[in-house]
Amino acid sequence: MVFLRGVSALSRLRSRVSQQSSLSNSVRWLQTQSSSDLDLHSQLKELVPEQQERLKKLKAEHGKVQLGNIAVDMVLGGMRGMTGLLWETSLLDPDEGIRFRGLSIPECQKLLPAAKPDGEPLPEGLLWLLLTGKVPSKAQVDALSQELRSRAVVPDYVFKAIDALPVSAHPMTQFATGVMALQVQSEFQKAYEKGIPKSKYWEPTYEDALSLIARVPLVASYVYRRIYKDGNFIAMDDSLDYGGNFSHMLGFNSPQMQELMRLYVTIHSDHEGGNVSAHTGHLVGSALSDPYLSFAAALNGLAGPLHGLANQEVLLWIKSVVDECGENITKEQLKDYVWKTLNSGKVVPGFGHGVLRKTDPRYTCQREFALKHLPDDPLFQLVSKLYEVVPPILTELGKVKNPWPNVDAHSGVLLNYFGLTEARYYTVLFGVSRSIGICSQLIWDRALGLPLERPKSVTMEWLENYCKKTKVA
Ligand code: NMX
Ligand code: MLT
Repeated sequence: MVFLRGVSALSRLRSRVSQQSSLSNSVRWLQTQSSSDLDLHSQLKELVPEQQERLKKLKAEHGKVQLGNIAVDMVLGGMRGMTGLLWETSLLDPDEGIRFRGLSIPECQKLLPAAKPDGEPLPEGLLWLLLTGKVPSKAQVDALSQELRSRAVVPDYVFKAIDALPVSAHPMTQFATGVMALQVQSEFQKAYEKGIPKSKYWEPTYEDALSLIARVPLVASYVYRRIYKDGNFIAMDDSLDYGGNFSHMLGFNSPQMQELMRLYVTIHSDHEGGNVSAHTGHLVGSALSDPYLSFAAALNGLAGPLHGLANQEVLLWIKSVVDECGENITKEQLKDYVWKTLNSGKVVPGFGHGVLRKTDPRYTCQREFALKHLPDDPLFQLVSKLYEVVPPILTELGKVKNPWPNVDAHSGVLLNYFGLTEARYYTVLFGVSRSIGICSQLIWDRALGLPLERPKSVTMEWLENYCKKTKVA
């Protein structure tokens, strides 16, 4: 059924996609099936040599083509607008938002297999899409769900490493500690120590990546139950998919929360390569650090308030609005509160972006989910008011490049509605999801033989002298 649903949506999309030559190379519309078609590893094995050739040709034929000039502003301004990374799994358009292997979020919602008719996409389907560039069938997704379940085994010392921390430690600290402890089982590290040739690096990277993706929900839910539920842990349910199981292990079994988790994990997974967590994972991986080391580093970047921690900050900020002004706050009161935040030197969390210049489509799809499932929730209504109130104020500031909401402006109120009220935990959910994007690209980094990342840096003195010379010349 889902396969047919996919195909009819597919044909509607095809005509449009065929007009976008940039997409036709990256998305493969393949739906045939044999037994090896159900195995993700076999699929990748076929793709790797083809993509290696593609990269070789690109280098040989176009290696010297200029991609633009680097201005001093870019060096001083966090490399904004500087194209400097290869990232195959997704691409961000400033106005349209993210495309996963060429597919927008609404297209993924239509095309990727779901747990129920017209349901949200299964994150396993997205993983398949990111890794292969192909829209998987339901049978392929089910096989991958099964594989992830079979890899979802966490040694006891991982939980002991977490237990060594005070229960008051931030959930992201506990989560990253657990991921570091998982590293003990790295297949890549073992293979490297044995002298595996470079051409085979991607295979143990694949093993680590899939195991890591499978295991992080267990570590994350352990952290949640340890901190908030007196260590009353819940075992995995073998009948559930990745997102459904994660929700279940956290302690939320309503079908709506399971759907939310599927959507949440899908949309937070990947946001091209330059964001702090993805870039960190890629950078650390370029030193041939294994996926566990690379992903743990990425998590530490995600834990910063300008990046992933913003989802925590948003809900805490919304709750502070309610504490001070009540749930039925007027737009005038809300404006005053936003100005108060800005005048105290803080940012308005959940608004703005380093690349996006319009409302984040990840915000929009969460808004649609809220309109369907919790239209009358007071906090959702507050978020809707913020959508009207905040952008004109940020525009008035005169320096904010993007006044529109990002993904984090919305996620907290949805989770809060379904009972996951502990805002300090929210970035861990983002982290679980991001394992899918970062690990997928790490496999391709090793398959394509990408080199050590090592950009050139300069001092202020160097820049001053260079600029003086350029002016004279
Ligand atoms: N509230 C107040 N000031 C802001 C905001 C905001 N939401 N967004 C940008 N600005 C300020 C920014 O601090 C900077 O000020 P200054 O020159 O005094 O340092 C100025 O506007 C220009 O910044 P931009 O070039 O627009 O943004 P930039 O690319 O540097 O930063 C963010 C992007 C996302 C860090 C920034 O918009 C921000 O701090 N937003 C709030 C935090 C947030 O929601 N982060 C989550 C991003 C998504 N994610 O999940 O990672
Ligand atoms: C992300 O999802 O990583 C954020 O939106 C930040 C970014 O893309 O820079």
